[in-house]
Amino acid sequence: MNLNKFEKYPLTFGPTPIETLPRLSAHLGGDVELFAKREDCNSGLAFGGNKVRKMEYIIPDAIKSGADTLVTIGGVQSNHTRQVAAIAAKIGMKCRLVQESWVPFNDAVYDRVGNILMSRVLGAQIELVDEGFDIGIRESWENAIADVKAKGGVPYAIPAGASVHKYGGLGFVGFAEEVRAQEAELGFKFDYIVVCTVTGSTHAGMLVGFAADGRARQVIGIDASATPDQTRAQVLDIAQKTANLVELGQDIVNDDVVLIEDYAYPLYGVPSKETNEAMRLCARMEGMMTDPVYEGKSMQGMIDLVKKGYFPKGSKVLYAHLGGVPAINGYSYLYRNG
Ligand code: 5PA
Repeated sequence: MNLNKFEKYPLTFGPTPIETLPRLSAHLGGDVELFAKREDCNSGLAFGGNKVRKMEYIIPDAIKSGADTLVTIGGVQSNHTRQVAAIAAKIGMKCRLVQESWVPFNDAVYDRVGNILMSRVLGAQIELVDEGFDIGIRESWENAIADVKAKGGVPYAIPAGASVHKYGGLGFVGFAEEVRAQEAELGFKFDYIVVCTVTGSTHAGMLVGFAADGRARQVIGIDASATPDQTRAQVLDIAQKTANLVELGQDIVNDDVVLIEDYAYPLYGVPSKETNEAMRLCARMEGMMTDPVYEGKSMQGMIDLVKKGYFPKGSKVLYAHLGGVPAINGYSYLYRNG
């Protein structure tokens, strides 16, 4: 496998810390040892998160292309668009964001606080579009790219979650290599890695990175899209393309994509009672905040899988905390009493 041949533009602080979650592990019976790798603390760019790691491999291509505007898309409370807005500011480019109505959630401040507030302060040009959730290529995004061109700009197109971009999977191949180096220092290996999956390149990159030492199927994706067939197909496609890019030297097949569908209900972006309980438990046991759209659902999934005995006794489980907490502000009514 060769990741080093790809240019990387530094946007993160460096390797992210791994910490133990001792109180949560004990609370769940103590048979499984839980750890968290804190991608949510990876950068000083507007609170960071998983897109920053992906963008480190995309920005060199954007700069080489001669672009002056990054163009991307997400929901109203997208973490991805906020991270791209911060990166554009940092590298001196403009930023054009299409924000669609992916989440039917009617908190009065939903489109005023959290991620979208920061994207506005970061200087992005934001267009709100009344279209529902879809992880695929959207017309609104293509229109925005065309509009930048029509106005004399040079756009650089970044798809939702930076996922189906040709280099979208590389960042999380790097995550796996980083974990391997940390394991060498810790003196043990993780048996499972839990990751929240929606547009797919986080999971896909990890899967390729961990395939290098036979752990592809130890990457447990927790679907938060509620459109799992589309998400699974996208993970597989990105993983196969990324495996070719880094010359993995082995095939990635459908069974390598472990995606658990049980926790995305009732809808993308809408937390269930159980999601909220998992968020509160993690916050109250470890002081670790998660969000109702993504990490709350993967936390719910991890907790439920521990309770069900999915992980054999003695397993060491690494929860990838991918960020996303700013969105919780959009759900202020839901958490008004904690
Ligand atoms: C997101 C994505 P992938 O999209 O790479 O599968 O990652 C899922 C994910 N956790 C997990 C957090 C905090 C995330 O923000 N967010 C998207 C966004 O627009 O913010 C791409 C959907």
